Amino acid sequence: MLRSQRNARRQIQVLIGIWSLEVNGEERPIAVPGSWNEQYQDLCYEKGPFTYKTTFYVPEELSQKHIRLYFAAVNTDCDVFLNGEKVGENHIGYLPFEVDVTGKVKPGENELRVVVENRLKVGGFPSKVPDSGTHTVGFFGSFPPANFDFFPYGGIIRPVLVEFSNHARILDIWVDTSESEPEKKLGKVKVKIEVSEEAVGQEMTIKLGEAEKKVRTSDRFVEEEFILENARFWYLEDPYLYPLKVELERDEYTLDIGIRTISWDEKKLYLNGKPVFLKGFGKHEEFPVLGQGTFYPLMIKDFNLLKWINANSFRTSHYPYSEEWLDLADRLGILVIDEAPHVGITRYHYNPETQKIAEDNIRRMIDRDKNHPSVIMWSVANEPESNHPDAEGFFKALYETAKEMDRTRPVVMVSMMDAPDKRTRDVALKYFDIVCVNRYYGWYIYQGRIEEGLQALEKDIEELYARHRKPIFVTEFGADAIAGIHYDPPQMFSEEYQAELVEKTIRLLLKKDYIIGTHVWAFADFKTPQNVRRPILNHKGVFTRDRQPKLVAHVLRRLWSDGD
Ligand code: GCB
Repeated sequence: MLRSQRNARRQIQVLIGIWSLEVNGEERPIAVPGSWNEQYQDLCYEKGPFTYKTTFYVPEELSQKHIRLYFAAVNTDCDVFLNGEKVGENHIGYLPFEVDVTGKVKPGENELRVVVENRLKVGGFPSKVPDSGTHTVGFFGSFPPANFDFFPYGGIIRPVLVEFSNHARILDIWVDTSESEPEKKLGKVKVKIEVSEEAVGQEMTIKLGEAEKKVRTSDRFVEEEFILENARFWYLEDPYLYPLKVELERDEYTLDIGIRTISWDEKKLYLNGKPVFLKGFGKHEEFPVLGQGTFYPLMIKDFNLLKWINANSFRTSHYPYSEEWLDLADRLGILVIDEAPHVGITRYHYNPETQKIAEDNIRRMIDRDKNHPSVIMWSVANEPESNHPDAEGFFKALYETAKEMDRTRPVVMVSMMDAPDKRTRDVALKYFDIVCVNRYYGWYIYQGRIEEGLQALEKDIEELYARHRKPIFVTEFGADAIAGIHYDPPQMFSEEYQAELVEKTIRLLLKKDYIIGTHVWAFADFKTPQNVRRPILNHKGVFTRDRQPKLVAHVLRRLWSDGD
């Protein structure tokens, strides 16, 4: 599914601004995109259902076009009504969906209503803590009772578009540069295009930079290959993008693509044939006052800080972010680990019905993000209960689903299991291309004892490598530090303790030649469900929630400037 923005032949209305929100029969203004939880104190812990309402105007000449509503993301369950008629529904947050309303739009004013509910469910995505039963993971005693550690914002969190196009139109584009030969500067760009039934038989022009091909579509799918000599590859230092433009008689679409290859072996991850070490963070798409949503100035600020600190990557923990994050990463040369909205999966998910939903979510994420050169791997889940016997089949299926969609990138699952304690033996990690683990030595275990924690970490990592013989990526480690708290000698919760733990952990891991990355948890402090361990926020941020550096930020900036 394509977004609409890159098309000069379609008319687009972007429905952002002030909508109405109906709460208990009364209407109040609400900003879209944005979550209700931060806009109104009395709705902070409310789950809905609430009704979002707006109107849009359609000129007579557009009302006969192909028309779709594109929702970049709604959290979480929603029903969509156009002029009183139900036209669509969606049940997963953080991913786009479209509603075809061709023939249902009137010339003049149209009313759009979206009824949204953000109720967490046991075995849902994201998942509530089970009320009873035995389970080994979970964020217990929290409010809302979430099985994960970030605030579950509800509402229309990303923009909504109304798109008017001709019926003969481009539906999707796939770009594959994986067979390129970077050492010879030889770019091999395979392009596959899907068009609507009405466009079959039309002439199509495909332009890649200066090169151009003309074909007549005889089918809904067209495949072409461009061979570019002396190609300019997409490197972190030079993230060059080629415009790929597809033109039909009365439709067109432009994508900025990067030519690059990704590969991996037993020990390393390679970008364009050269080893790449991932320096960066897990983060959240969350900001003070605004909550969760697509806030462009704050995206720019975060990229600016990633560059300032000399990071080269981040993980979209624990759900796919707005697509603009990936546009910026493509443009600025930052690598992204794109994560499905599957956090804290428990045994309550291990059934065929939930598995099907999870597979579908993964397809939808890859479908949206497949053409971004910055996306270096797909993560199918974060910290599932993957020592449970039923996890094996479930995650094997998720791995295969991702691979069917994309063989060119590694597919991973982020595990907190598989530590030396045998009870945590991970039954699913073996299926994945790279071993991704979250480790909190010196924090949750070996509390206040950094040196002993590091010894335990070293043993753990060595055993992991011996067991898996695959590259290891430490996707989380860190410590809470309350900004402004200093202590000598370093004490837990002080800026000094966080700085020492993070620096020593990175220096230790750098000595192992099979470690392909260290991501500090987290980029910035963030809001969580209420919990006795969380004074208002999770304070593991290297930056505060309003993006000011803690001591550790300066340490990382120096450490990462040496090319480490
Ligand atoms: C984790 C989770 C992350 C939490 C973090 C913590 O392992 O993946 O979502 O926020 O630990 O701070 O406890």
